[in-house]
Amino acid sequence: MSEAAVRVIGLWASPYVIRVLIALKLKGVEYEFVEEVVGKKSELLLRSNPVHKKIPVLLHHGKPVSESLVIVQYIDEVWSSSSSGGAPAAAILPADPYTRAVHRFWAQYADDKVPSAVRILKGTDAGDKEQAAGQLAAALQLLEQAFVELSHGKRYFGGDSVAYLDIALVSHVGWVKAVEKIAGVALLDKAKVPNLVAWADRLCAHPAVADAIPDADKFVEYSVKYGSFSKPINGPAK
Ligand SMILES: N[C@@H](CCC(=O)N[C@@H](CS)C(=O)NCC(=O)O)C(=O)O
Repeated sequence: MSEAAVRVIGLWASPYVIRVLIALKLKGVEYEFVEEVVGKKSELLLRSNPVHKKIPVLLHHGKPVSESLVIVQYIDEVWSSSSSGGAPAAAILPADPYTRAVHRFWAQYADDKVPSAVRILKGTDAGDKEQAAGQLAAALQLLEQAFVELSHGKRYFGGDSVAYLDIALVSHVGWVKAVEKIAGVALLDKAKVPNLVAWADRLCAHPAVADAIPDADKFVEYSVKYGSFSKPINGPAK
């Protein structure tokens, strides 16, 4: 059997993998998901991403592309509106260079702030849970303001369409919701970040996103199975 033209090496629970799947879905690109085994790195992964040895890796006609945000940009360039034979796929990166830079800035910011706090809150990394929750809440507050500025009163960071920052940020939502349950903290709190909460609900229901981000409980189960599941800071885990 011949290999699929597009393959993604990953695990469903990785936010970095999730964003690649969303980008492919938005572009209508068929792909094969090559699932890694938790705790083991396949030969294919080690060969495809010898520098970082991390998922995701996109294999396009066998050629590897690593680093999730690089992959999303690659997908946007390869399956651009002009290149697709059928209905034109909307661009992921904003057309305006300044807006594009702002999206990249906040995507990087989210990757710097969210996963490190999530790892502490779910007990994978050592650290002060109260402090991590505070830092994550502060980051979400800034992202709330960024949403108000970038969305111009529309549905997404990209305005009417799902764009780069939407994809980069929504990929963290499953774990943020999971650590709310694991650590007993409110993060996506309607009282504090109302626009972000509405945006997350809207985007998680989007057809290109819904399948890629399972229910928070599934992330909690994953954490129980594979990570250290430590004591909640605000009472028992729900
Ligand atoms: N900056 C990378 C991060 C990827 C990453 O950290 N992937 C994790 C899974 S969520 C991984 O492969 N971890 C295995 C390891 O650190 O060895 C990206 O955006 O792709």
